[in-house]
Amino acid sequence: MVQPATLNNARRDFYERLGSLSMAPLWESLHQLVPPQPMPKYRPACWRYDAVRPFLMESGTLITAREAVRRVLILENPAMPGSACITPTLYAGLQLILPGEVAPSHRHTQSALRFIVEGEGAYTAVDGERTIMHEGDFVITPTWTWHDHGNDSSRPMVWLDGLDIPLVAMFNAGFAENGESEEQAVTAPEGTSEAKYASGLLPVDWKPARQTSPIFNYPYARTREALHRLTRAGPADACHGYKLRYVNPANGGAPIATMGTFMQLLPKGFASAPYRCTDGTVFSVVEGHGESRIGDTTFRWKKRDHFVVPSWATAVHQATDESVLFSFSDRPVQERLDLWRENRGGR
Ligand code: GTQ
Repeated sequence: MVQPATLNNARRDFYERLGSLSMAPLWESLHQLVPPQPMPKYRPACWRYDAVRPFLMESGTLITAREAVRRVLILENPAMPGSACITPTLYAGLQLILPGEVAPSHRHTQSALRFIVEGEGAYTAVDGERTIMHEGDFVITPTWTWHDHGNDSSRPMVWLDGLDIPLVAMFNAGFAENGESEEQAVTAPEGTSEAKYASGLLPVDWKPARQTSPIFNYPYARTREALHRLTRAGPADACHGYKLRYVNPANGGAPIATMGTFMQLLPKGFASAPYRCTDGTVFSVVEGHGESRIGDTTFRWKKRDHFVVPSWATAVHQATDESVLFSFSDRPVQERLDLWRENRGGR
């Protein structure tokens, strides 16, 4: 038998020569490549709106929405500097649009969601129809649809952008183009898609042409009412409180094929059972205040704060007041690939 020291040298020499062929020995990295359980290389993080808002408003003095195209401050995971990722598959940012401004029309293969954080009265136009947005509304701009944003109100408007940018980058499947005019032509009266697709009815001969939802604004007023009624109907789930997922009425799936979106109500004083799942999740606090323990990190949060829970990190949420949390993740992708797992109890 070769002596260990000699063997180590021989191996090192072998790896070096092997490297020149662009090859590597699997046995040196097998456990990292196929770990016994998820080992995320990113971490929990929290962005407090009190700290973030002054920077957003300052950005409004430094660049116009027109020049910026999208005036957004990216929420980047502190463990992934320079990546523009909040999780390895998701992008998040806070977009500011000031009164009178327009964010010009473009389209891209990346899908986007908007979750309205502050202000009301600005619009997003998607495929020829505008929707006026209010705090707590969830608005989608599906893959490859023209979209522009404008603010005809008298106050700044801020929303959370969630996009599948890193996922699309992984596939090298990104395309984008600018519109010919700054604002797309309006071809349908406001409320058309709501009337057609969001009333528990669908146009009789309509066949969905794509996976994304034909509804592009899921207004908070309705979501909030649904959550409120749930609290009257039965006990809270031990892990989630009262939690609903947004749905595409045409197929029962997520409104956007690549991103799942959720809204949950935690009753006053509620403390969740520990929970973990494989979809790293971004949260936006809509109402209330409380705290979350994520692994061994604890964040206190209140209305308009944002935080991220990594894959397989155990989370425990506590609500000081009745609280409402919006969240999004890549869960629909994992489910399609038979990868998604959860662990109630969190151990
Ligand atoms: O509104 O189209 O935050 O294209 C990042 C990329 C927003 C948008 C972002 C985008 C958009």
